[in-house]
Amino acid sequence: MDTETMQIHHGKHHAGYVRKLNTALDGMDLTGKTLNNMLATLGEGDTAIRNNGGGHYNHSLFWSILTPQTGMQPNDKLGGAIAETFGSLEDFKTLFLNTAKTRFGSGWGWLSVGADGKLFVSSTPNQDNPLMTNLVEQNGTPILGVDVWEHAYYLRYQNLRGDYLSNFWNIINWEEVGKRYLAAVAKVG
Ligand code: MN3
Repeated sequence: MDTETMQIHHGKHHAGYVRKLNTALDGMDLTGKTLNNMLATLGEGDTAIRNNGGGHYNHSLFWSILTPQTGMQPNDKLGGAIAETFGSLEDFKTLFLNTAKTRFGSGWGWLSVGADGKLFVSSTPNQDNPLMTNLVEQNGTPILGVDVWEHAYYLRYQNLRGDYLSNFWNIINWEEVGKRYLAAVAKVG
């Protein structure tokens, strides 16, 4: 991944979601509300928060699970759960990257923890994510996500989403994903 793409992605695109989210929230009563529970209860018509709240959440997660250190591996707990659910880390990689690669148009690929505490792979369009109970087929807590909007890779990879995804795989911060996994599993009890 290259510096220019990341600077534009973070400084322009992500900042734009935050600015528009603030506009959408202006004047609302936010007592006791978090971004997570707002996203969980969104309906079809809540476009501004869906796009910009989703955009903010998704990009915050995305930056947190990237690392300059290459070749990290999942810890034992997460690695074990991945092997149990998907067969092996290699099988998971194939499914996850292929799910992200074949997302039609703009969107995200996800690894999430469902209400049953089990891992699942999905993809969502635009800035939707698996927290959005009323708007997604499979609902859960995302622990790993990859942005497959063209703005995430176009400068360096042009239309080569697959090359971008292979590069992405090498710079996943598995320590952070592992922490998110444990927190998500603890939450569903
Ligand atoms: Mn993006």
